[in-house]
Amino acid sequence: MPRQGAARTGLWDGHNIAPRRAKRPPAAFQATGNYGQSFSYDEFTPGYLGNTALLKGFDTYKVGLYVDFALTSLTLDGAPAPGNPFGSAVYSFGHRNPQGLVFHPTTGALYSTEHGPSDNDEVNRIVAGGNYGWPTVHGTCDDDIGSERPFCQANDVIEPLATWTPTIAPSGADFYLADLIPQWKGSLLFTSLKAAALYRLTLSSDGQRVTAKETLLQGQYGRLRDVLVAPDGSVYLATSNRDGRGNPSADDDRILRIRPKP
Ligand SMILES: [Ca+2]
Ligand SMILES: [Ca+2]
Repeated sequence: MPRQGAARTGLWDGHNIAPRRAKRPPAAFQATGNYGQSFSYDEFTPGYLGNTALLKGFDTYKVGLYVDFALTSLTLDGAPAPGNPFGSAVYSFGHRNPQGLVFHPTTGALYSTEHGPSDNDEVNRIVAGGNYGWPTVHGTCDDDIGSERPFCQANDVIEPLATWTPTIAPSGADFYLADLIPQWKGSLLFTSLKAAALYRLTLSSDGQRVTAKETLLQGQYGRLRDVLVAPDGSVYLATSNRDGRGNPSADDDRILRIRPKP
């Protein structure tokens, strides 16, 4: 059970979370720089990947890792996952800079948050073998940065579910399927660095459209790196104010817990 792994890490100890670096993963799963820190494990595996601050559990063996505009899917020993669409490590391509990856806990659909260049940050629903447009297409196929439509039609480009211009620098993501905060149930939550907020997206029943957006906590805690929904339905956030781009307060960086007032 993934939750048992979470308990072993001590991450569910309320506000009493000691800052510490988790055990490093095998070399095959380490990443450097500002690209490719998003990971999805089949259990709560302690991991260290630069930007990724919180640990998530998913019902799959797949691991997402950004390499040369592609999301890769690997087994935990680093080999291409069985069933990959091209027989290689590549799972999908045309991504600029995915930062958050999350599998929907019941449907298994994979979603990403991605940084655009100076425009068109994206949330995508990832399909095996899909072309997500970069570098020819920014955001949707709307010709906003030049000619995009002919390329989209010729290459079956998959458009994002939502875009943000000016950019917000989206980061970690998680699904909220718990009962503790009923009005959030079914939402896709993700954090943002530049916009310093928690975003909540309501999705259509098939998970393929965004039907509502809500911006929460904007500017209250600075840059937010990651979000994690705990088994009890409370939500944890990781700040990122000491990464050289923030304005840290004395008690940064922090793990914040969101739950209804008793
Ligand atoms: Ca795209
Ligand atoms: Ca566009």
